[in-house]
Amino acid sequence: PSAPVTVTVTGAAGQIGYALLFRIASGAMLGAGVPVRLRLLEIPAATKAAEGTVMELMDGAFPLVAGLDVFDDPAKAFDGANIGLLVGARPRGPGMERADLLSANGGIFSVQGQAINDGAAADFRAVVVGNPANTNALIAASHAPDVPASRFTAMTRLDHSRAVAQLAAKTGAGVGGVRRLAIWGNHSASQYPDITHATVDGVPATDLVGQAWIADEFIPRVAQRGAEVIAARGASSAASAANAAVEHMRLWVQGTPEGDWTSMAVPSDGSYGVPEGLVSSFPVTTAGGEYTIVQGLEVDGFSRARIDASVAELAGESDAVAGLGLI
Ligand code: NAX
Repeated sequence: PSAPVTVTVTGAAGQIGYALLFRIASGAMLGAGVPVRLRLLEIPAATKAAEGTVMELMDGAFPLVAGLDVFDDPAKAFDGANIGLLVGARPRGPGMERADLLSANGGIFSVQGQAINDGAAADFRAVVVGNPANTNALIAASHAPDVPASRFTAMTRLDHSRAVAQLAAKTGAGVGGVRRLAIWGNHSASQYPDITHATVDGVPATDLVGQAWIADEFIPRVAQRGAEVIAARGASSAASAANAAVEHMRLWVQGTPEGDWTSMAVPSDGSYGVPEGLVSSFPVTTAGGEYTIVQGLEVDGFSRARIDASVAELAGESDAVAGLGLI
């Protein structure tokens, strides 16, 4: 059997954490042959609840679980970590301004970035789930100067999976028949779910659905899906978000299938006119534990405007956190 992989999950006592930890323990993320040491990071007020989750993880008697520990100190939680799932974040409270939200999260992700820099394993990689996810990843990376910035990514796989499911439902295909869909930009309402390169059972998606459906139904539905779930469930997406985090990391570590992509928010290298350094979602392929932004895609006028609008929002967030001294 391979050596255990150390996985640190922040916000472990939250609703996404609760759904996520059991999937990782079962081997869904790293594969059936890979033991995991789970390290749960919480704020002091929630470590007791995290201990309760640890009791349940024990009671699952998962053969792949090689360690279970709860921490309230990021330095300890990230010591030796190979993988970080950064889920815990400060939600927007009543009367909280945007700058308050950015600075509250800046306080969390700067400290965690520093802890990662000081103690994580050489192959450390992270996905940020906690919102504003793209900008939180930017903050963490900027406080971890010894870790390549490319190892700090943010999650847009939930948006990607939502888009795949909507396109499959519309065309009557199975989700497995949908390929080459892409999410661009920010994990926010400005995101651009792009089907211009997608195929459904090998047929170009744009031959199967009209532009009006794309612009007036598909894009708003994917972008507002989180609100739709809240309205129905009375709580925000949790199991689907946990599933997406598992998929993000599984695909990064184990590779995308031949002929398909996933979407990840990664530090831009300037591809597609996205300013270098902004953590923006792109279509990526992965192999050998590395991701590559898909190159050479034609970007039509409609797509260009949508990508530019979302990237402008990211640039605004980046300017705001720079102004607060967080990057
Ligand atoms: P919960 O409020 O249920 O859980 C968050 C947990 O994080 C809490 O237990 C809290 O104590 C903990 N926490 C707060 N600060 C922490 C810190 N400094 N260190 C460690 N733990 C800390 O939220 P949940 O529903 O689990 O959502 C978590 C985050 O995911 C939120 O920021 C949410 O907005 C974000 N989401 C991101 C999505 C994405 O696609 N990128 C989709 C789902 C979700 O909305």
